[in-house]
Amino acid sequence: MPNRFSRREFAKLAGSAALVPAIVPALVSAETSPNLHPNAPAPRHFPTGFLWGSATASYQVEGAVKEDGRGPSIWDTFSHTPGKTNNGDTGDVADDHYHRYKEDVQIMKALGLKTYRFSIAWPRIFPQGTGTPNPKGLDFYSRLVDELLANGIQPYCTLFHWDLPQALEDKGGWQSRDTSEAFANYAGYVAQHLSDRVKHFMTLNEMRSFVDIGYRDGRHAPGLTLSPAKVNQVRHHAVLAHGLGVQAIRAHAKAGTKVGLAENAETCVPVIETPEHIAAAAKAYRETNAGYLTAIMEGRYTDAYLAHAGADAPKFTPEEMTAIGSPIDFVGLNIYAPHYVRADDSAAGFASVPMPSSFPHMMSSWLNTGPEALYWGPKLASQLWGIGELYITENGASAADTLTPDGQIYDIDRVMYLRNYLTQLHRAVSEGVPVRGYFCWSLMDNYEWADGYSYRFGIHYVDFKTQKRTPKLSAHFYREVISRNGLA
Ligand code: PNW
Repeated sequence: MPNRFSRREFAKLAGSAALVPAIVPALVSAETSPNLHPNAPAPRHFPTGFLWGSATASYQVEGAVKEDGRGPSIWDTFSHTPGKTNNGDTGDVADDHYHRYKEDVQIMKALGLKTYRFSIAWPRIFPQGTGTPNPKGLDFYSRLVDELLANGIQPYCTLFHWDLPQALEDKGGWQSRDTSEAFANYAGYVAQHLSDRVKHFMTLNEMRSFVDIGYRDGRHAPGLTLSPAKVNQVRHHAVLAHGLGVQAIRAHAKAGTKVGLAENAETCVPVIETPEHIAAAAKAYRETNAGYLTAIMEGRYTDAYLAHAGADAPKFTPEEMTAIGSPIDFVGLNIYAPHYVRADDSAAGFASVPMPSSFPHMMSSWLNTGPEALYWGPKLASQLWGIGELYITENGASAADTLTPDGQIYDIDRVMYLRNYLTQLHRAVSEGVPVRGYFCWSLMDNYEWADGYSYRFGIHYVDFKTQKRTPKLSAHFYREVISRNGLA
């Protein structure tokens, strides 16, 4: 790219020749590496073939909740219950992606996405959760997959992103072991029919979120505030569903299909990077995820987890723990906020560091911005369990996006967030941590669960009245990252 000004022209413009020699080299390098990471000491390229992606989830984008035989999910019930969501927002229409998926695939193509992570609505496939499948439900995803492949985008498919069929909730939902079995049946069915074209399946999305927020805190569907013993049993049924799901997918999918999950493991980050705090963060990573990712990676609950639960510990059999520990091909981590940890003299060896109230966060109050989460998350997971294939299945931020009179959205806070987080991801990858891809959450603004439509996570702005999609500055930034395969 030619420099816009010669030194002499710049000197004239600046009015002082003496200042120019010091300034110009910085200007030139900024111009040849526009904005991506102006102070980077060296090009920050990712390995060839790194999979740049973006993610969405069925209930958050599809709409068309009563179409083509879809049964109701717990999110239909919950969002239609007065007082449960911001402004009473529901996913009835959302991004109308069910009807606009072809347009949305073109948006992905314009970004240069290599891969797209979407989820399947279980109640479209089995409107009652079990029983007779609904062919029209599967047909939608089959058409979506064809459209992605025709545009050179690899589909990564999540089987459960929280929209549990209401019919199953009516029979106890995740409090019942039958739901784990029903999930496996559903997962096997989908894998059988899509694995000719979908090569990567994720069982459950963020067990920690849907169990803790939905069944303990009551802020997400189904809105329950169960006792600790019951929550522990729900948690056990979630990891069991994952394990039985892995087995069912292996039994029904074409050879070569890869299976994993997308978990928001608590991302423990050493408060400062000294050996003692790093060791504490590794211990904390294993223990704070003991009910979820650790159980899956190790096929057992840690002693500390069971001791802490005491009489409230989940009931389980050795066979179930074997199923939970079924070998998987990859681990997906959804990484947003850091959990800072320090070394401590206690038996556990670590302690959480409380967040100062001045700590910077994005629009969602829980979304503290700690870019090192994208370094320590994959690094600790791969060190603890020797994982050979990792993905960042979600990372992104909510922001107070506003349309300016020129019709643009200058979300410089989201750009800064992404640049800083990706710089830390690059640090991990360049040390050899086997992260193979990154999925930005989210492709477009969508239904942010109980927070409704006013919390925007998209890199495309959606006008929910007209359904018009507009790329934000962050989309332009991300497109540039993808085309350079890096940050400089
Ligand atoms: C994830 N928290 O949810 C989900 O996988 C997405 O569906 C969601 O839209 C995205 O992250 C942004 O929120 C989370 O309170 C919800 O810590 C809440 C939390 C974390 C993740």
